[in-house]
Amino acid sequence: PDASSPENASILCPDFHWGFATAAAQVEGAWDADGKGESIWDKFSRIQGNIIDGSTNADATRAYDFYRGDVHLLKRLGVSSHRFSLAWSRIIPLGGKDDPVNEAGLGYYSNLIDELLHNGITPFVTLFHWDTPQALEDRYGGMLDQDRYTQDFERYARVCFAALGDRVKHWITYNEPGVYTLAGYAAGVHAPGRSSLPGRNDPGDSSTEPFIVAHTELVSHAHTVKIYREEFKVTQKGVIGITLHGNYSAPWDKDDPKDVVAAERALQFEIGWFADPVYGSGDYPACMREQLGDRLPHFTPEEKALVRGSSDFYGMNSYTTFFVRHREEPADINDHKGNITTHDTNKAGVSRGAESATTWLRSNPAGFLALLHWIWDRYRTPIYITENGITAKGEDTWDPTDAHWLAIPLDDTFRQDFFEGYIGAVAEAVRNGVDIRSYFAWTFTDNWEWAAGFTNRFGSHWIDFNSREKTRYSKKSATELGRIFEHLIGKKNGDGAGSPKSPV
Ligand code: GBH
Repeated sequence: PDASSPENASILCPDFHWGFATAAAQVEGAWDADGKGESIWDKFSRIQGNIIDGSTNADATRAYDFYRGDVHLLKRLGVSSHRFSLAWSRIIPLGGKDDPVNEAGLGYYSNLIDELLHNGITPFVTLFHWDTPQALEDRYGGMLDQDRYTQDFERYARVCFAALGDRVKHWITYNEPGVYTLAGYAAGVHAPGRSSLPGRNDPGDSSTEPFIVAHTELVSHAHTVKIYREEFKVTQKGVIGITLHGNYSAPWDKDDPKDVVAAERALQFEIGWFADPVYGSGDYPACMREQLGDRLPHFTPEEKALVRGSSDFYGMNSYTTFFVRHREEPADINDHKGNITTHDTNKAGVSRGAESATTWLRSNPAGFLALLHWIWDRYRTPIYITENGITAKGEDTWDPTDAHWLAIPLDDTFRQDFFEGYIGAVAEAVRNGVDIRSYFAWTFTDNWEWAAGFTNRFGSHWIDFNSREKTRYSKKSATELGRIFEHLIGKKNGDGAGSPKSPV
């Protein structure tokens, strides 16, 4: 049932967190303002051919300049919380453990956090959403050097906890470590653009590098969590974890046991790769080891002990569902998914969902519900949904200067239906006993969608990218989200004794 159906009234706790998620490199702009250093995305986006529309993220939505207005908008929408990421190279321009801290950069985030708190909005802060300082890439190849990188990341995290942890009680170390490594080191379509596939900027070895980088992410994540727990948690009393991306995989032929196993294997390759070490067995899934052999690094006993249990919650980003078929040939050197193929329709010809404006992304609420159960059954850890959202066909051609649209919000019915369906799945999972504590929609405003530049509008606010001020116009889904969560959480007035929103 849709989120707004009567049976979902008051299904969520009063302290459920809801709002929007953003990422520094996609919204801030001001790429070199006030002492900020270059990130790998700043550099990557300037190389001809990397970004579909030839844009860079130098300005993005100018959230760096307009954060006060954005927080004001968020407050008007009634969100309880807001998720955003810190740009490492804004805080430590050269990134390294002995490099100077840029107080102006830290000051920006401190002001943003104060502004949110002043307006009653709880900040959820991601330390890393893909924008590695370029200097670390130049010095030692970034995450390919596990030891040097980990020391630098630890120091960066320490600086953030010390300066912001008095006010931030929800920390996320990494956003989608799997996407960072596969897109950046296998396909080469994201920074730093390394790939053995023909035609990419920087050769690299995509048979091993993606797995090395993933290992670095896991180990440096775990070290960071240890630091938080040992040095900061006692006084700051927050929680810390990691956010993983995962699509749902359903068998192409549900009556073929090979396809059923293949769909499960796809989930393990995509999600279990990171989640098993952190929330499960403490090691990579057996099906990955079987196919990849020593291409997959081995955890030392110390690393295993450190990584296992290194997350207070399961941070979940999910968007879509694929049908998966068994394939006989094992993984080749450019294959990071194992022996499967993915499909848009199943054997019976059923589509994996309504098409958005983004090729990989189709709306499939039932798959989202199934994935919530898969994660809960396998890992039994409270789930924070940290990203979920969609693009819609046609929004690129909208003309906000039309008087009609100035009077009423832009009517993004496709996105409203998406939220009804997916948040309805959240309500259903909660009813079934899954412990879900947040829902962050991706995303607040249209933004700079990485290699897709400005061509993919995921926002609940439409942005006029041609205007100097990157003017924001509301889409109706923004206010609809507020209405949905009011229904799900229930009004807090009434008996006068409603539980106050917890500060954490
Ligand atoms: C999230 O990734 C990101 O966290 C966020 O920054 C981003 O803006 C948002 O989703 C929307 O994309 O081009 O066919 O090879 C979602 C996971 C993984 C989905 C990479 C797209 C590339 C598919 N993404 N994938 S394709």
